[in-house]
Amino acid sequence: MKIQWYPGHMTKAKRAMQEDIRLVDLVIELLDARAPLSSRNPDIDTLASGKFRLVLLNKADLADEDATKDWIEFFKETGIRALPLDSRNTGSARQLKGTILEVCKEKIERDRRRGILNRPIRAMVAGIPNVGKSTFINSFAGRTAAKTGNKPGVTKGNQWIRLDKNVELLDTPGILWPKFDDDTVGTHLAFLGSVNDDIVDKTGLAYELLEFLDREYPESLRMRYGEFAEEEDRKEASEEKSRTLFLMEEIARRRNCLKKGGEADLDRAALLILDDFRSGRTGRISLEKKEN
Ligand SMILES: Nc1nc2c(ncn2[C@@H]2O[C@H](COP(=O)(O)OP(=O)(O)OP(=O)(O)O)[C@@H](O)[C@H]2O)c(=O)[nH]1
Ligand SMILES: [Mg+2]
Repeated sequence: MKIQWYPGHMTKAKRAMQEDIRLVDLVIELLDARAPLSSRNPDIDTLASGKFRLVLLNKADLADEDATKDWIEFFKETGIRALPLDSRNTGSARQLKGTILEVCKEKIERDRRRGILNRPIRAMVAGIPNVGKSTFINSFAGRTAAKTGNKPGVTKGNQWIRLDKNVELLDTPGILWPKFDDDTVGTHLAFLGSVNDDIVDKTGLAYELLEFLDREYPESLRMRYGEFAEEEDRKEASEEKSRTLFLMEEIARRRNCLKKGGEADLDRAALLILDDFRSGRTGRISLEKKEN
């Protein structure tokens, strides 16, 4: 599936980030723990060069724990400090303050040598749409300072949020980039809900997700939707239908997504499958695993 989403507001947002980057010491890049490679925006990497860096694998509560551990190792090998996070958990977000000060230790010491005291660390929080930037900032601040929402494109412009005398955070709008290297990047971003759903064929998207889940997480599918017929039994009943289509129709029937004549409503089932995955109801799933 070919997916690309780079509306004009992202070009504008990127420009505003390029403007504000001179004001910050540190770039906190949020990646989606379920797909750390696809959710890594190469433009943010370029933007952040020369700054202190911290990578947060957010929504770690929705990802496969073992896969996340491997990804943390992966970033360590590249010399970037990375930590898993569930941004909705206020306690874990707040614990990061120590990490932020530690990552910027050199700057704090440099300031001190120059007699500059109490200058706050300024951090830009950047990442793809819907990855949880504003949620992270709110948890960290302990108050609703930034608007959040369960869809991409909620934050419209840069906004400074002062935490205390030590740290100030800059919330930024989620941005993607003009051209994805390969089709799986776009597909993974769409699975995660980081692409505007209105521009994708959601039924085709759910079909691809189901195909992936059936291959990599069959147990999670069974836990969520019940047992499915063995491949051999099914083949006898309907030779020509693909297994994924069979699964999709079954899920539609079991969840009462039916058209008037009783036929499976695949479009409605698709929404349900995507929503179950995005909200973690299908279980903890990682779309990308580190190659060993
Ligand atoms: N399960 C889970 N959900 C999260 C986490 N962080 C954020 N969310 C949810 O993800 C959705 C998007 O959160 P936002 O904070 O608005 O995301 P954003 O990155 O600011 O999005 P834009 O402003 O659109 O770029 C919301 O429904 C949050 O509740 C997390 O760590 N775990
Ligand atoms: Mg936001």
